[in-house]
Amino acid sequence: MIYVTKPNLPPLDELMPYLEKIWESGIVSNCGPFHQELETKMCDYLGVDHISLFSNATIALLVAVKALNITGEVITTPFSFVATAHSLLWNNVTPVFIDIDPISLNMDPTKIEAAITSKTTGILPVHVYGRPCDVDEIEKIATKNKLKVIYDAAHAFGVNCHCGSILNHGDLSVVSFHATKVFNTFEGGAIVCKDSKTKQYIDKLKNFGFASESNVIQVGINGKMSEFNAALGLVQLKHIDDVIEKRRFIDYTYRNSIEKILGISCLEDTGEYRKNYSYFPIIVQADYALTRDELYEFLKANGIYARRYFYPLISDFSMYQGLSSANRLNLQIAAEHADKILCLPIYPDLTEDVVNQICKLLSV
Ligand code: T4K
Repeated sequence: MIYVTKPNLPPLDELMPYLEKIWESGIVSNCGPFHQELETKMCDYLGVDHISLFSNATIALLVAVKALNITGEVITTPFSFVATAHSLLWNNVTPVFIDIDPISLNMDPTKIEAAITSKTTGILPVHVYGRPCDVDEIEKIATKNKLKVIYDAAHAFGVNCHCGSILNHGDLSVVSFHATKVFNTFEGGAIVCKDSKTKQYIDKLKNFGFASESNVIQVGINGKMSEFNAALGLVQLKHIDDVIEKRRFIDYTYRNSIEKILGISCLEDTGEYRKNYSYFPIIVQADYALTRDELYEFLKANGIYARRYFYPLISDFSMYQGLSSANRLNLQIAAEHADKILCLPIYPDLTEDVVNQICKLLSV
């Protein structure tokens, strides 16, 4: 069986010295030395000023919303993983879904202003598949309307746009280091922020809200990354450029074959940016021999487990359907894409041979 992804594992011999240090010191959690070292090295690698590591990106999103004191309503995209909207509901904030742009598949900035009400306090866009949102336009609208912006950058590790790391945009960005991501610590995530005061506040929030040994100042949570996960991250970071290069080659191989297949297309580029090749989505058009779901089943029957990210839309889940913004008429481009996108397997160990076999299956 070939899955949509396979976690990239760090070489065990490189990991062992880190584990020995953990065993010797007995420091296994609570922002120990590896946690601190990974924060520093990751800032250097990504080109950002401050990072706070988390046990996963979902908790990081919850804390990001809390840290900015966001209330009322937040404008977001339905074309994402459910953690995006859940982070709002967990904070008693109502998600307001708007449609996506047909090229980038990210929130369509031209739809934001019409969704603003007196209760709106923020915008939560997603750099879906690591494809940059229109950050300049979103910033203009946010500034004009005095709204906070949190980017769900779960897919965007290492993505650079016209002015450096995409993670430098918005008030905060949240990255995921889950096993299925380009850079993984098995489970993990981070909040990127721009100043040390915000970083210190976020660090307190992820540690139950403790301000000192004897005082708690906020309803915090336990979101700390363990020393084991940080050690994994330190080893993974040494190999990340090689991992991205292997993904680039797989992306290139797919594109070369797929452009010759009638009825299937790859996503168009949205301009010049450094990619991380985190997913390989294809669009199954109406003139293809099979529907998207028939193709999904056909690949599965042949041992290829592709995924329909992001189907259903978040707004189509039963618990979200009651929101007035969840109406599909409001979200036609998102709905159309949720019904015709399929993400093909992509991970560093995937061989060129298997990619060619998958393309052959697509050519039926
Ligand atoms: N925001 C966005 C936009 C996100 O996409 C996500 C997560 C988040 C926020 C929250 O981030 P975290 O809290 O997770 O850090 C997966 C991931 O669990 C999830 O992290 C990810 N997005 C989402 C898009 O995909 P599933 O349900 O597709 O995962 P699963 O377990 O089916 O894994 C996919 C394939 O990967 C499997 O078929 C086999 C392979 N796999 C997976 C795991 C976990 C392995 O080979 N080994 C493994 O250990 O959600």
